[in-house]
Amino acid sequence: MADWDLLLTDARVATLAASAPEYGEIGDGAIAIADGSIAWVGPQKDRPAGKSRKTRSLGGRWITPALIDCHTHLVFAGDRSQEFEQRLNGVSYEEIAKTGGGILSTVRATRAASAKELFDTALPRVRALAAEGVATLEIKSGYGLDVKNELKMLEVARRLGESTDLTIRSTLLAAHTVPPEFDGKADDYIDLIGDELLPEVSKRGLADAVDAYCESIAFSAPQIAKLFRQAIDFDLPVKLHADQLSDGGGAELAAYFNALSADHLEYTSAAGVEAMAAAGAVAVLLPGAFLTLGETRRPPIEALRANGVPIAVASDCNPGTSPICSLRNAMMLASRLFGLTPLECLAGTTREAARALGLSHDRGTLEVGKRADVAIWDISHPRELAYWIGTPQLAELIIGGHTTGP
Ligand code: DI6
Ligand code: FE
Repeated sequence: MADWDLLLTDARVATLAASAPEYGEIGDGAIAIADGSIAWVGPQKDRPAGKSRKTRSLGGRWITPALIDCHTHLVFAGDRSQEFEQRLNGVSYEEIAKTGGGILSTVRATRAASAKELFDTALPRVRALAAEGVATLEIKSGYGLDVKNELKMLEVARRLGESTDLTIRSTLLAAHTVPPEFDGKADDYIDLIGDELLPEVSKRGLADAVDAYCESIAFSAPQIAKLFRQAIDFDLPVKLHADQLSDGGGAELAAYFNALSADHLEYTSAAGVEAMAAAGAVAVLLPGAFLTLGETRRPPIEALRANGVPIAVASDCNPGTSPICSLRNAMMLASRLFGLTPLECLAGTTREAARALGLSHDRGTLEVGKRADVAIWDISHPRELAYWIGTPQLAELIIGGHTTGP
């Protein structure tokens, strides 16, 4: 009987293990996979005796944990290129939102689309991410903004997970903005989410977390606090779009509720960073939105580092503020625009992204016992992953121990 299902030899391994320095590099490495998990990883010369059903030499190629995109809105209908042109002509994101455009324009298109249409347009986006090494990704609702259409979005996200080899985590973002039916009655809408939508989502197991948009054009901290209390009663972890366009105390709010992550953070204060550090919340940085909106104020990177806040990087793929369906591009932008090191970018799309999804026990590094989600690359050093734009370098993506298709 074989001990392992697959043995990869002659690999340069970047384990990204938190206990190892830098990339966790193993120069002449091997990795043994059994039952979809990593059974052994280390230098070839130390490999224990064992039989493998299949053995493959990687010819010195680099392997890393498969990538994880921990913040996307990739289920949506329509596009907002017209608003992009308006913004190029000086109209602000907030002004567009206040006149019925912005998120609400995607809500109109998404409500009008069938579940099949949403699935068919989202699938190529999932495939595009997989083609660059992503094996786990998160998808938020938030373009339905009523019970029926939020459920429709979450069902599509679940079906994308069932129809592909990827792990897809879904997040209820019904508190994305106030829907037109509740104009001027944001509190009533928050009540609808808590009283009707959340119980149904929980009963049907349609979401893995609850998110909200804390911003003057969306919801206030007290409104979100009310929703978060209810989410926690349903055993759903929370996360927050925080301090993107102004300091709304979002980081502090997220920390107070032990959020998995607080995302964006351009305007987060020193106190907000300290609160996140104390709560162990991950800072998810979204340079695609920063680029697309022409923002100039960067997230407080130095303070995040100094306080030991884990930093993740995500695509934020959405039609309004981050029309970027590429995690690799987000990595490059995070280093160029925010000054993250290439190592921080790779850790931010593997180990720390897993943590932002509450999955660090199971993936994000190449360590014994973790899921065998492995990316094999045609590169000469992992820093290249935060360097090239639009350059295909993935040789192979292994998910749960199995090679995935093209
Ligand atoms: N993520 C979001 O949810 C909002 N901004 C961001 O970066 C708005 C998305 C949208 O405009 O559709
Ligand atoms: Fe977002």
